[in-house]
Amino acid sequence: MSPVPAATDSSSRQITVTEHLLLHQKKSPEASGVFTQLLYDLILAAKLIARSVNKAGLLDVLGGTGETNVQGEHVQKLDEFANRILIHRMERSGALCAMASEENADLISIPRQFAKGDYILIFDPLDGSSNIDVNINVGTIFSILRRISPREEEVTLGDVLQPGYQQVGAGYVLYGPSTMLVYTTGHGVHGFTLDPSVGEFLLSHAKITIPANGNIYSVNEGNLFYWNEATARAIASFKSRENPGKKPYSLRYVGSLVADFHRTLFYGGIFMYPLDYKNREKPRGKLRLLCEASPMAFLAEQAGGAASDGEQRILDIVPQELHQRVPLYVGAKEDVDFVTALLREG
Ligand code: AHM
Ligand code: MG
Repeated sequence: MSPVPAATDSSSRQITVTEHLLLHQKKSPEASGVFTQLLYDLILAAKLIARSVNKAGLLDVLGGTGETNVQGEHVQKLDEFANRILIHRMERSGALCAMASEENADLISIPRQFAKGDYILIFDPLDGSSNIDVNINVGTIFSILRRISPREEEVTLGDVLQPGYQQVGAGYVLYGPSTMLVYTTGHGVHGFTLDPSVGEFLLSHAKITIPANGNIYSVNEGNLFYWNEATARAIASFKSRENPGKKPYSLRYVGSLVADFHRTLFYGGIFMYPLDYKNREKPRGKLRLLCEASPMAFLAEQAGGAASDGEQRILDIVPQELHQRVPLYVGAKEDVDFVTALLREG
């Protein structure tokens, strides 16, 4: 197994995420102060969420609210809190014309009293919510798009239903043993670790690349009964020598996409959430295209990896609806290409 790349040298560790953003602003097509401000506000929201997640056991924020969200799932208190923080902070940023959240059925508009920009922020405020109550890693995932309709017009769903390759930024914040921000604006993937003593994210992992020889597969194998034969065969190959590593892979599965993806980014291998037939008439993946699969796919490709839905590149999928779900195979390119080829054979 490849070791986690060492944190960069002590001088670069002193670079804050804000400085990094400003340094890279010139290189980016999104070279405007507005985009940097957007990310800056997002980071502030993430720090506020991190503060609550870190104190979760002490505050009255554990357990459910007793409500269900638009996906019909039980809403945890911290999910709701993270969603509120993000909406409250980001509607004031002046950079956005709309938002979409995993927790909200419809597009979130920017109230009239606030300045508007050309960007659209899509987020999963607290992913992996079933892990919250047992102190296991959760995360915030985000994707940034630029509106396509003229600025004078109302933002429509069409502005949000863009294929992933049109993202101008994406990333996640992992609330783990330490809080990490990992993001891309299309110029590589960079990781920052929150130093709680100064309250800043400091550059800890510049230019992250997914190792090619990971030997880890990550999937909820309890769903085997609901998979089709091709999927079951493709996944079984990782337990044999019939795979890119030519030896049985280790299984790791947290059940928090951010945590499972983060490990895959550093250790290589593959994370999968396949199509399942729990509903025989409507087989589907579980993960949401816009707020989960697409941002992770952008990060994976920027780190030299790949992401597929089993048939095509995730970033090429043209979304049909806001909360569309897709199967996801993401990680080292040769592992993803291997599974995709087996699934295509059927
Ligand atoms: P959530 O957004 O409601 O938390 O659900 C998404 C999570 C992902 O973090 C994770 O990869 C997946 O659901 C785990 O699902 P399962 O429990 O079916 O294995
Ligand atoms: Mg989620």
